[in-house]
Formats: sequence, structure tokens, C-alpha cells
Amino acid sequence: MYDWLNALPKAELHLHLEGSLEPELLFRLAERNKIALPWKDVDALRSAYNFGNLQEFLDLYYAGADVLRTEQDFYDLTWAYLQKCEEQNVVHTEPFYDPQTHTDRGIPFEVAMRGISGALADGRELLGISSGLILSFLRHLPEEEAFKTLEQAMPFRDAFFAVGLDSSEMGHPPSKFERVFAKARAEGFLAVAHAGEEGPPQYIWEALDLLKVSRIDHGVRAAEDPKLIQRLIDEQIPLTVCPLSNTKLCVFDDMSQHNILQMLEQGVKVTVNSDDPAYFGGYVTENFMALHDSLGMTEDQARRLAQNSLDARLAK
Ligand code: ES4
Ligand code: ZN
Repeated sequence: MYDWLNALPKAELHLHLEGSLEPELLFRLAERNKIALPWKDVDALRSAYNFGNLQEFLDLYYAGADVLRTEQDFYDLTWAYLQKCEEQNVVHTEPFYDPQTHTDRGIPFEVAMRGISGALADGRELLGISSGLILSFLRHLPEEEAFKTLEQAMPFRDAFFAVGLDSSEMGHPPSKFERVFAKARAEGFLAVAHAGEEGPPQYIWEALDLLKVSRIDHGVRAAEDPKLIQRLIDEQIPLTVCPLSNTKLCVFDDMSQHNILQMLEQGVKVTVNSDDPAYFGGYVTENFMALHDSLGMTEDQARRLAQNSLDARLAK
């Protein structure tokens, strides 16, 4: 089954590049940049990947990202991810990165942006993988900081096609970013946002009505609100669901509790994605495989999920 799922042509629409930083590359970059790490070795770091909620994960994710210093580091990170895409027949990808994670520790905006864009361009040319980059704002920081980030991005506007919203969801509703999303849309960017991962259905309504997003990232808590589910079906608004992430971060107690196949059968445009594969135990194929193992996903369902991902692409 793994090989069959792996061979299905698919798109990945929810992937944080910083979350694709495997422990081996993290240690190599630390050595290259002469950074002392608090973990003894790769195994010690991997054994720290045990999370009770989103915030516990984010604390480690931001700590790990500190080894990314040079344009080459960001290139290598992105290239390693693209090689995984090639292995798993991901023919199109729309990754996020968080500029503020890097500018806030003194890395100039263009360092990360150039490294990532360069690798994506080589991915198109050398691997035939089409892509579009999403600039994601950190929602735990003030909206004013997001405005500054958008301003910094304007000289490089062709490097991005959309803006996104991620990091700590609870207490940071989409409404906090209504004005900066309006500005981004007026500048011609599309919009997506994480909503309904840990946060309530209300945050999904706000993402749709206030941020005017074209897709919802996660969105699994929509299932608690029948009116919202009906809207997602009527308007065919895609959800970028991340099964392994949701179980690692205890959004569901166990994969057998996950609601992605129920939503698929209701007619919601759900897709399968890896989120932060280095931290959550697998890339897209492993996520499909978990649905097969724990939920009895059929070949027909897998085909529809993969087709949904191709249909839900937003980048040209
Ligand atoms: C994230 Cl799983 C998840 N949720 C919210 N923000 C994130 N940033 C990276 N991974
Ligand atoms: Zn995410």
C-alpha cells in the first residue's frame, strides 16, 4: 500500500519549511555555523519530540530554527524538502515560511527569502516540481509587526503569491489581523490562515469573513459546527488537514479518532498534508499511510484526497 500511495500524484498545500528541518541537517548546520546546541546528539533531540499541545511544539520549532543563519542554510533546507517531494511524487507544493522567526533574531529579510526562492526555482527547473511560496505572519505577535513584515516583502513581491497566519492560535483570533490581510489582498496577494486547529469554529468563520481566505489550514474543529460544515461544502473551501500533526499535538487522542474521512464523505474538500514533517513523524505519504492503517482509508478515498489537493492549488 505504501508504494501505491507514494506513487499517487499529489500536491502539498500545508508545509512549514522550518518544520521540515530534520535533526541530521539541524546538527550539520549548527556545526557549520559554530552554534552550541542544548542536545547531545540527533537521538537526544528526536527524543524531545513529545508534545502535549501546539505551544510545546512551537517552543522547540523556534529553537531549532536558530541554526538557520545564511542564504545557503535556507537553500539547503528547502532543497532537502524538494527532494522528499520528488521521492513521494508531490508534483506541486505551496510551502509557508515565517519571516519573523528569522528577522526577529537578526537575520535580514532577504537572506531567508533568497535561499528559499532559489531552491524553489531549482526545484522547478531540475525536478519539475511547481511551487508557490506563502509568507506567513506569526499571530502571537502584534498586527503592527505583521505590517512591517509585509512592508519588507514588497521589494520581493514576485517571490510570494499569498500570505498566511500561523503560530499560537488560542487567544489570537483572525480578527486581530483583519487590517494587514486587507492590505495584503489589496496588493494582489491571496490569503490563507490556520484556523480551527486548537481554536474554536468561530476562528474559521472569522478567517473566511474577515480575512477572506481562499483555504483554511487545518480546520478540523469545523466538525463541531454543522452550519460551518455546510458552508465549506457549498463553497467548496479547501481544508489543508495534517493528520500526523493533529495526533502528535493531541488535537485528537488517537488517529482512529481523526475526522478527515468523515468530512471527505460529507463532501468537504479536504486534503492531506504533513505540516512539520521533521517533528511529526513523516511526509505526505506517511500521512496517507496513517489514514490507511488507522481509519481503513480505501484506494478510492485516497484517490479523491489526492485529486482534492491538485484541485485546491492556488499558485500558478
Ligand atoms: C505550526 Cl502545526 C502549526 N500550527 C500553527 N503554527 C505552526 N507553525 C508551524 N507549525
Ligand atoms: Zn501548520
